[in-house]
Amino acid sequence: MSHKVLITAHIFDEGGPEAGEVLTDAGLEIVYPEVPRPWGEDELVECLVGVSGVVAAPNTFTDAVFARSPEVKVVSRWGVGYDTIDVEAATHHGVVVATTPGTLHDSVADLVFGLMLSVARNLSLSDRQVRQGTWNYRTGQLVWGKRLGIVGLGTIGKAVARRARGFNMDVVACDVVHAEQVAGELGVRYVSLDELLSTADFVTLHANLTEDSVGMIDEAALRRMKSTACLINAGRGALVDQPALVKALQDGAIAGAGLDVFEEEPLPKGHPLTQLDNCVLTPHCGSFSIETIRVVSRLAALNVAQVLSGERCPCALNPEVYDSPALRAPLRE
Ligand code: 8YV
Repeated sequence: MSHKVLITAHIFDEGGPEAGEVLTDAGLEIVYPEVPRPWGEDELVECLVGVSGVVAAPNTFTDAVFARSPEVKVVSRWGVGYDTIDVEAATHHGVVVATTPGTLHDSVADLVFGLMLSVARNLSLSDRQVRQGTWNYRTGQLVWGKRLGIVGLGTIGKAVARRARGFNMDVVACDVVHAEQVAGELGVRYVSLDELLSTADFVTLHANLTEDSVGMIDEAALRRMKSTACLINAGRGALVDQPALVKALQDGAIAGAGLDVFEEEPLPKGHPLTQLDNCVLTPHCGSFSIETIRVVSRLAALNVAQVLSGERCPCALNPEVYDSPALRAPLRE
């Protein structure tokens, strides 16, 4: 009997048939969720009945979900963020958790520049007005030559820094670890978060969402920013205290925001952010370029195929699971 692989990442098939073929060529059967969203724990567990592997959207995989879904052997995140997965619990239950590292930074970095330019020059507001017949000039500001502050100089942060050179930007960054050599090659200078916030014209967030970083851009942080500055967030919504951001945008404490991610997704209809002209909102689509979808889907599928064929998965976040007697998909020696 072939193993079933559940696809909850709705974008998986959009890059063409190749990613699905990685699974079917490995003798796996692709299935799609039949339970309507939104999914709490019970709904997700229901979707996982009879399922051995998952190509996963940011669904919440808790200890209880792993315990109640004993057939699941591998969860492969379509993407790089795994803040919705309890990896320690997965290891305890013998489940391999994998992501698709190094696949989506260019797509997200492109979107960051799109948001930055759009906020700086009021592009989406102008577009709405022109469509409504209003020919209204809005004064914007330059991106060229400005100071860019990158919070989190990981793979995506570095891709943003590379683009910033073409805009003659002065790039500063802060991070918990310093990669001085790479930063030097990219012309990036490490500064404290305080200095970054108080001097940057554009602040872009690329830190992982952890217990330490949740709400890091709070009211005090927003107050430290220049009143002419713009905040860009294509990382995780919960890095920002959203009510505080709404207030900062309403009061003019900062000039604008470009947001691809939110505390609650989808952003509820009529949310205060949707009433503000000085922010640009997109639906968590940073990695949704056709080239990137192809690469991410393929790697996400490969992770599942490897685990279910008894191979070691190089993208496993918890390789220690291979030494555990609880391992649900034994290695083929
Ligand atoms: C994904 C992301 O597109 O990789 C991530 O962590 O946030 C995005 O790039 C998103 O999670 C949809 O699956």
